[in-house]
Amino acid sequence: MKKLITMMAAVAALTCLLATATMAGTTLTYANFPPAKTFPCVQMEHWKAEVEKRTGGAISVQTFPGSTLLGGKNMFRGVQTGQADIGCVSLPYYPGVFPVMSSVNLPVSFDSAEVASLTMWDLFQKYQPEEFKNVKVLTMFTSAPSHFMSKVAIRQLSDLKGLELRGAGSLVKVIDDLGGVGVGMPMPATPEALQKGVVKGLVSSFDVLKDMNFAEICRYETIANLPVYPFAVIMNKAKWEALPADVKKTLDDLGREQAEWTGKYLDEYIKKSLAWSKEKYQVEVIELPAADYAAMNTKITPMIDAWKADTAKTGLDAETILADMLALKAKYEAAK
Ligand code: DTR
Repeated sequence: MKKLITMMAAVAALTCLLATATMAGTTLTYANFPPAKTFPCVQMEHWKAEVEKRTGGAISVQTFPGSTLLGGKNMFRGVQTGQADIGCVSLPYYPGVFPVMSSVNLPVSFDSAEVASLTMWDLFQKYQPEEFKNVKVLTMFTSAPSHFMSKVAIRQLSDLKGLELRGAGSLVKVIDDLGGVGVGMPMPATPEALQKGVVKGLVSSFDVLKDMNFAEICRYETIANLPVYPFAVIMNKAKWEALPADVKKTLDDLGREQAEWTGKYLDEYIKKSLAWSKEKYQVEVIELPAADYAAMNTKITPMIDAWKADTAKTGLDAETILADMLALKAKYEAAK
């Protein structure tokens, strides 16, 4: 009898333990490279909250902003090898690796992060590029259009001559083509480069004036309407395969919605960041002469042909990819 009671107690204890384990569910780690305040991390926290709510707690997400788990340049491989379950990848930090999606980084005059993010998502769905075959893509989004933020005023195109500016991906070449000196580096390395004078400014979207406090050091903001930067949120393939079907569906359903949310959030945030920078640091927002904008376009559009030639060499139908991308852009612009 005593033995039976002990056995029953053991079974009860085990059941209890199992129930707790199931209730606690699965925890997924999510790595991000820039500081917590920046928009790639804001979208990460939004995604975490949505996933935890929609899966009723079956999935919890542990976030690691600020390169605490993986940095900008080892993100893709780190997720592929399972150092993190999920990671946010800035595609321009991997030149030549993502030919299809890098079309979104071309100088085609996107004027909103929402339009660019939805364009990117649809383009990905259509082409399912080879280079993402070993991971699961959860969502994609872009930064807003890029502008000059600098320590010295850029009032005309000729002010760029010999000026070292930080960029990444296509933006490094854009800076060079415009007469400046493009210096490629990930966002987290930029504050130190600015401080040390290695670069005199940067080319990115205006959210970083506030979130990276660049308004303090870069008091001149020149409107340039340069390319957006594309991002992909990827998940380790084995971890994805191990998820229950209903969780997979929840995450899949969230992909496009998250792209749209992030784009909208950033488009609104840009206005706040600029207003804050004017108020706190009296930054000057500069428009170039109209003739300079035309000259700028003439100088940077050959880059599109260069992308076509490079992409065609990899065996892809670059012409059609570009046409599809532009058609999606036009569709989402018309819907706005
Ligand atoms: N400038 C691009 C994209 C970007 C825009 N805002 C942020 C904030 C944090 C990291 C990156 C970005 C880039 O440097 O990747």
